[in-house]
Amino acid sequence: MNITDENDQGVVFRKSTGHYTVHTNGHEIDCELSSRLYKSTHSTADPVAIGDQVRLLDIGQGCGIITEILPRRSKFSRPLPVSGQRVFEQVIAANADQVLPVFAAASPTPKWGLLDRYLVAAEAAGLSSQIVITKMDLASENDALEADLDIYRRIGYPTHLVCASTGEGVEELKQALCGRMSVLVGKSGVGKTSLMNALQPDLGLRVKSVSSGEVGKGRHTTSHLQMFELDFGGRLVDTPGIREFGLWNIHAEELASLFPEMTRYVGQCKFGLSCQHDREPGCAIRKAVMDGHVNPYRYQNYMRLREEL
Ligand SMILES: Nc1nc2c(ncn2[C@@H]2O[C@H](COP(=O)(O)OP(=O)(O)OP(=O)(O)O)[C@@H](O)[C@H]2O)c(=O)[nH]1
Ligand SMILES: [Mg+2]
Ligand SMILES: [Zn+2]
Repeated sequence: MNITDENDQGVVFRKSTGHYTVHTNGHEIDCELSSRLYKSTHSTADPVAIGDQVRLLDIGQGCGIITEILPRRSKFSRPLPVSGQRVFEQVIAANADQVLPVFAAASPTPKWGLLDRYLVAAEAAGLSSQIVITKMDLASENDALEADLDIYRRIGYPTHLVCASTGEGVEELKQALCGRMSVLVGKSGVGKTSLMNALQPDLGLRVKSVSSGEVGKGRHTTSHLQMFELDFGGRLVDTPGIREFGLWNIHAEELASLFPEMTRYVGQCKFGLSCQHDREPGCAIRKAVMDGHVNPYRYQNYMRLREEL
């Protein structure tokens, strides 16, 4: 064994079962976990996440061993359902700055309940969100799109309208990504990988063929979480389409404060912080819905999510 430097540090860009691609000192190393780290794996599906800053032993020939995970600035997680077992935490990305929920203008038709899940998870992780609408060449198939997006614009979430086929909106999106680490999330087939290729053509990532007719059916083209270095500055994580996006470690009592437009009413109800904002008299959030300050669909989604927690 030719151990060069015990104190090498790097960043995890890619992983597949048991193997982690770490970028360190300008090159890539294929790493495994030290046995100590491996044994510490009880509460998480995988102790190492994309974006993790790690310490490693370079054992030569492009191989290494991850010995330590350095403290995370942020983590974006979801519960990983494992049948018949307890639920594990899956850290989708560590040290990210922002989440980009991606929806297609049409094909598949957007389901905003899923958007609210992503937004709540990002708020809980302390990350900002930028909503991305792809396939704008199909926007004429969705009459409700602009009105729906206005709900989110009014709350303060930035929205980006893009098209991978025409290049519409791509330059503007680059500015929102520049210098930050961002995570693309969205159902299979919405066009996440196509968008990455439009942002940086030399990535040449594989996307579903238009003729396959499987868009939105849950067949995944991207099978790995992977992070890319953007040549205009910044890092971007592509994720496989996630069919179910549950909320990890969020308490029912804090849910309303993760809806930015509801935050100011939290604590203002007659029953104070114990109000569930359901049927209690003197509920400030229900009054805000009545008065038009909180959108009724967002409130409905709040109630749905609350029942899960
Ligand atoms: N009309 C149109 N089709 C697009 C656009 N962007 C992507 N598509 C098509 O949408 C399909 C899915 O694209 P992908 O980029 O593979 O979608 P994805 O979100 O990465 O899917 P997964 O990897 O399975 O999660 C492909 O057939 C693309 O050609 C677009 O801007 N306009
Ligand atoms: Mg993909
Ligand atoms: Zn209330």
